[in-house]
Amino acid sequence: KIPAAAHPLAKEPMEIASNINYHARYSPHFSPFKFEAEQAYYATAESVRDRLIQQWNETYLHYHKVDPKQTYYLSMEYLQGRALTNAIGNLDIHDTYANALKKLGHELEEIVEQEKDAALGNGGLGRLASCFLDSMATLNLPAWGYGLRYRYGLFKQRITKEGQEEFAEDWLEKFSPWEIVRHDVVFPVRFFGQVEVKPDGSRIWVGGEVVQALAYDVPIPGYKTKNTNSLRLWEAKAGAEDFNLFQFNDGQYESAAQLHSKAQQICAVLYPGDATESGKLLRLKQQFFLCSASLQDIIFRFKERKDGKDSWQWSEFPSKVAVQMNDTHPTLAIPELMRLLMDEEGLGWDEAWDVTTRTIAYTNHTVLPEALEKWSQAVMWKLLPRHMEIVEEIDKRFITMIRSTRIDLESKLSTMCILDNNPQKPVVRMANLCVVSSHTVNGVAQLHSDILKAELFADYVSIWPSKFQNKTNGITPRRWLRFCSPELSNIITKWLKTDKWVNNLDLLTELRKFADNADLHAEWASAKMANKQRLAQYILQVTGVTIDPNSLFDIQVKRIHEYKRQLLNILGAIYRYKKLKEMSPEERKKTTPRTIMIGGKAFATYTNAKRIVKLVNDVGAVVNTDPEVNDYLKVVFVPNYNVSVAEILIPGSELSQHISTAGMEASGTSNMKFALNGCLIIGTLDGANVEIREEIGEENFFLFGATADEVPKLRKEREDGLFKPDPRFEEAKKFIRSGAFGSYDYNPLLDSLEGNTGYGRGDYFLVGYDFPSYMDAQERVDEAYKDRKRWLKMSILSTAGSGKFSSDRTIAQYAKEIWNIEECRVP
Ligand code: 26R
Repeated sequence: KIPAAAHPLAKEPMEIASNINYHARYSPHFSPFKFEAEQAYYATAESVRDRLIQQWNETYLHYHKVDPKQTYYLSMEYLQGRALTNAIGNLDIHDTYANALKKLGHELEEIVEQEKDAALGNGGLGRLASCFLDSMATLNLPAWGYGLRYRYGLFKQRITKEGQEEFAEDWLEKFSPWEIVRHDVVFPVRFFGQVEVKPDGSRIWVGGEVVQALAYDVPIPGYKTKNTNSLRLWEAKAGAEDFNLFQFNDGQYESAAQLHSKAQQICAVLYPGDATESGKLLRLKQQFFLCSASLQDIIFRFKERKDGKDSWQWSEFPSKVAVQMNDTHPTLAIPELMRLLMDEEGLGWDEAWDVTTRTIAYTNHTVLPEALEKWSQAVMWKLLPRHMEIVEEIDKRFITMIRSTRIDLESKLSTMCILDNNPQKPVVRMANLCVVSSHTVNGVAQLHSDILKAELFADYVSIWPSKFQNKTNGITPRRWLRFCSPELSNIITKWLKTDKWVNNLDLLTELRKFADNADLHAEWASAKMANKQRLAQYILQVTGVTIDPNSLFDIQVKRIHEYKRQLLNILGAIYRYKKLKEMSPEERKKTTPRTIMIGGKAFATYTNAKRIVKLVNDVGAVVNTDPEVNDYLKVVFVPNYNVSVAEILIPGSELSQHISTAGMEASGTSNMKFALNGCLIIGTLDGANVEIREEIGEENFFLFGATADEVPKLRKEREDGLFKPDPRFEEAKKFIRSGAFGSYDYNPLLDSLEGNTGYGRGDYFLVGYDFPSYMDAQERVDEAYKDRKRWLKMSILSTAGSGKFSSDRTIAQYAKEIWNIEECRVP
């Protein structure tokens, strides 16, 4: 009955329904006459996209006209998750689309489930990039993201008897309605080859292989604003001229298409394994591909906007362009910008260096030594000979500068310089290159930034004290509260008498006034319960385990890593289980029932992380089927943790664990999401926990564990055999070794917690040291949960104190203090 008609900007549900019909019929992706949930999703997404395209084009034209300074965020990772709910919410058209879909026989809430997650990232750093894009658009900032269009994103995790197994996640299986290929935006990217010297002495990079970078744009709508920015993802392509028709006709099919298959490898997967030399080379290729394509595009746009202006100079470039490197992964942007300016645009070294260093800034996201990138000089010379010349020159000039101005640093030079010429394995230290070449270097939480200045980058601080900044991370309140928990959002809006908190999160402090209000308590509790029930439903569906929504929902979800100490969590759970077993039925009834949920992916080759996944699953299998205790304790491994799963888990959480060894988690961002959703935190004084605790009040935070400055001393004591383990810790480990959770050999994992075995690293992460104070904190949690009023008050105060952790605040600080860019609102 509903006609198919193109109404791209329709307001009435009926017109929208007919626009959805139009897409189902005339932009078909399926056989005709079928309009089930899947077809409805694609047609709805395309209908929403029509509006985005309108705003997007207006935004581009407006920026072009005003020509403001613009930021370009370079990141190898984006964890975008699903886009439909976010787009509809940001465009403020939820109700009309829900109505339109009803007319077509569908529920919006079911349709959105059809979308696959775009998981083009690993964890915190990738999700941060996606939150930043949301805030940049919401704040009307001229700012684009650049990344790679991986054919396969982060693997899909399945749990079998063996533990974690990885499968390719085919997010593009059908197609993504959110990307638009720009057939006119193509840049050549060269690899290998050699440097030639021209008669005038200038140098030029020639030969080797050239692949084309083709742009795919994803629209990034701001919340309740017209500004719609771009995430530009590059795909690698070979051209028709690279296809050897002669060889193909001669039956040599593989070699005929060799260049095509080489080009395809570049964007095939996120983070290809780098255990082999060819794996390392491929990762370096990916990084350079992102940097080269993005910088060529940035320079092209700079010139495009100068077009028609009578005269301009390269020295103006840094007043029009800010480039932010998301960790060291896009470091090659430095020598690539130098090369483009010198070899392609004809600038001299000094001028090119001045432009480059005033343009580029670097964010550090980790102090873990194994995550600090070091590329083999040999591989770099082979793949990027001209860039290595430039890096050598940067290093040479840096050393000269130190020797002529800071002779006191001579002894530090061997660790401060960029090239590590150790004859065993000469490498380029990417972080050093970033620090030397960036105008600003920042950490991602106050503690982390302090550690960078005191340790990793201490020697540079004495040369450039004002180069170093802190920008405490943040999260977007749209995805992480407004859209993932409409129940709680509506209550907040009702009590604050405005929904302005959604893009002015500091307004949440007003909730403090009602922290003891019985009516708010009742509403708060019922929203939490609804979210817990939805979560319980989900857990049943994906694991077959029934969990009790009246138990305390205790969640730890993040990448599995020894420093994040999921092992501490599960050892605590094991101890709890053992004590419950030893209790009488009457005693058990007095305990606080808990559901412990742990989720996260282990890197495919990280053996101990995979053992932890297996242990959590094995413990769950025993505990959850033990009729004596399973009314009081469940242990669930949540499979395939990703953005969409987080959107179900976080709103339904009551306690979350952020328990890394102090000094090791740069910031953490899920801690902010949980706190914003009224979830209490048990945690160490690490990363952003410190600031969260400050904001919400120490009485609302379950603190335990050593502090960052105690850690070195404690490690030393441990090494010297001075550590006396708590009997509870010994008991938990012994229980696993006894085979209580099956016959799998957990000894190597448990031995990593000992100070004196061949396997172990002497409990480097101090699980044993922190165990007693962790268990004490857990007892305080159990007590607090028994007092419903007290718990609800703490929960409300967590939300009320989370305003600081909006990525709008973070991005406003980057804009003002690093990028020097301003709002450019589309009228
Ligand atoms: C190059 C390779 C070895 C590599 C290492 C580490 C690739 C990717 C990573 C991911 C790291 C850098 C990461 O995700 N760091 C996280 O960044 C978050 C956002 O700032 C922080 O909240 C979190 O604490 C930090 O671990």
